[in-house]
Amino acid sequence: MTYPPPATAPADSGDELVSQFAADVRRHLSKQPRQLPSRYLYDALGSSLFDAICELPWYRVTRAEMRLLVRFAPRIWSAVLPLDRLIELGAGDGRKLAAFLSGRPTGLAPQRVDLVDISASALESAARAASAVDRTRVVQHHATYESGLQAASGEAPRGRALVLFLGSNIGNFDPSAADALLGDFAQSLRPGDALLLGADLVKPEGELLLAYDDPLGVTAAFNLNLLVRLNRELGADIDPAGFEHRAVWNERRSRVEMHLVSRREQELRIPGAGIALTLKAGETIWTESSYKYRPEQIRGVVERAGFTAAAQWQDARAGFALTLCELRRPH
Ligand code: AVI
Repeated sequence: MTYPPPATAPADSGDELVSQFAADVRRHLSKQPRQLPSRYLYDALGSSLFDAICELPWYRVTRAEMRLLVRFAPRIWSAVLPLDRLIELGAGDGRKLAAFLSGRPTGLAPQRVDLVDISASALESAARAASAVDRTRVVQHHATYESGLQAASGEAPRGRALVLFLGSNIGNFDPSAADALLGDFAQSLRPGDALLLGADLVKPEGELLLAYDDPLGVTAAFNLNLLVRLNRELGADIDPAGFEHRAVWNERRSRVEMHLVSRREQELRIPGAGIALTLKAGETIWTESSYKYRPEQIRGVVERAGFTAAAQWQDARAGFALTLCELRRPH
């Protein structure tokens, strides 16, 4: 099955966005198995809960990536300088950007930093991190990855761009959607442009399950909050206590799945989406897939999109990889 990509919808609320949410809820909850797109996990509370997840000892993606960025930033900079444009897709809170920027050689900086995010508040934080660089223009794109990158890459002739696509956000795309997304990036970029991709690696099941079903229940709250959002934005009256968070490692597909499991038979009425459905006891709503890669699979996915994997650094402690890629010339 194809799983809808995260972070491809604008984040602001508004009539159009609520009706997109309603249409997606109607469509995905009517599927078997029932689903909800993971991008809707990130309302204001969901985004705060995700920030809290990144601080948990069991969720090591963020810290592993930070360690790699701090350690290898000088090598990455020396491979890509001179750089016209640094573009971050899914800018987040700007901490990784700040770490990466501070590893650059003294006195050298990109002409422009372009930040792309669907969250206006994330853009503001990342812009503050980038504004520490003298004589660099900071441009914000409140947009999806694809349209933001297109705008950031620009029409006019320019020097090399480096795109940062970090945080294992690629993991929330199923394999065909990941191929399509990276193919889209390649279309917006020019030969010689670079991509730095952060991806979480396959690791023992026990570690993965603790990361996605933590003992403090923060990930459970992150998942259950989607029901609270259905209540608030679509007039539903769902009791979150009627559901249980479940994380499953699907080894065959190499993904951790998050589900909301109905504790009893219950009717869900979601007036804003124009649907009512009966869930059986134990029936699940699938809310997220987080694909885990083997290092050679990362090279495969970038190569298929037209990039060459020039270098890869791994954090063996947490099982995470940063891959530096360059867009090839078409034959
Ligand atoms: C944003 N994304 C890469 C996270 C992940 O690991 O798939 C979202 C997340 N879901 C549960 N914990 C974290």
